[in-house]
Order: sequence, then structure tokens, then C-alpha cells
Amino acid sequence: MEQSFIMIKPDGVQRGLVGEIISRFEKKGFYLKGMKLLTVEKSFAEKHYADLSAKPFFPGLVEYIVSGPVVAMVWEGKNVVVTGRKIIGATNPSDSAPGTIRGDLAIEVGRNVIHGSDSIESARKEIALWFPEGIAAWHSSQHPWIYE
Ligand code: YYY
Ligand code: MG
Repeated sequence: MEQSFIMIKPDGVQRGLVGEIISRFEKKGFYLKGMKLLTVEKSFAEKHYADLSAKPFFPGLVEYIVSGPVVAMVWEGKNVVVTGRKIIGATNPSDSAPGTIRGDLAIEVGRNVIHGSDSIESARKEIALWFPEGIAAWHSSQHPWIYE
């Protein structure tokens, strides 16, 4: 089944939003397949955001991501990449709809509390980068109550 890489950024951890954010994905019916708290180095953050290296906000973005621990996760489910992005909301919290994570919990684009893969291909790359050790194989007993 489809997987997405979801990361709670350092502001989300510092602000005590880890449980709230995980809850939203859990309650939707997605399965948590990998999770760890870690602080990454500058070179690692630059690799994660390599596609944005030419952007003017890139140095500040990297500084923000390395500023404290993050919670790196793999979530699984039907259409989890696109639906995960909807749960997260627009990049700039000024544009994120109420009801989304960023719409409800963030104010500034440079402190938008969460990352989510933007395509199946970037999810694959990001999961390989963040979880080189692999992820847990387990199956939810709720499966037939979530999927028809
Ligand atoms: O995928 P998403 O996180 O919604 O946005 P991206 O365009 O991939 O940018 C990654 C990250 O960069 C964004 O979450 C905040 C930051 N950023 C910024 O600080 N200023 C911008 N104008 C655009 C993005
Ligand atoms: Mg992105």
C-alpha cells in the first residue's frame, strides 16, 4: 500500500504538538509504519530539501530543521500522499484552511510545524533517506473496518 514520509518539525516538537499531529493521521485511518525522534545535521537537512537549494529561503529553512529534534514518520494507506497533504494544509499557514494542521496550529511559513511528501516518488526517496534501516512490518487488526 502507498506510504508517505511525514515529519514533525522542531517547532512542532517544542510546542508539544506531537500527540495532536499523530492523532489526526491515526484517526483518519492511516497506519503508522515507522517513527523516530532525532536531530539531523545540516548536510542531512540540505539533502532532504535538495530540490529547494536555489530558493532564497533555503539557508533559513535548513537552520530551522536542524534547530532541534524532529519526529520522522512513515504513514501508510490508500492515497496517503495526497490525502496527507490535505490533512497538513497549504505551505503558508496564511493560506491553509481551518481544520488542517497548518491552518489550525501555525502562523508563519517558516514555522509551519510539519512536512509531508508531495508525490509517491518523493515519498519513496524520503523514506529511503530517513529510514535506511527499514520500517516495521505489521498489519492493523482494524483493516476490514477501514477498507471495504
Ligand atoms: O511541501 P511544503 O512543505 O508544503 O512546501 P515546499 O514548497 O516543499 O517548501 C518546503 C518548506 O520550505 C516549507 O514547508 C516552508 C519553507 N518555505 C519557506 O520558508 N518560504 C517559502 N516561501 C516557501 C517554503
Ligand atoms: Mg515540499
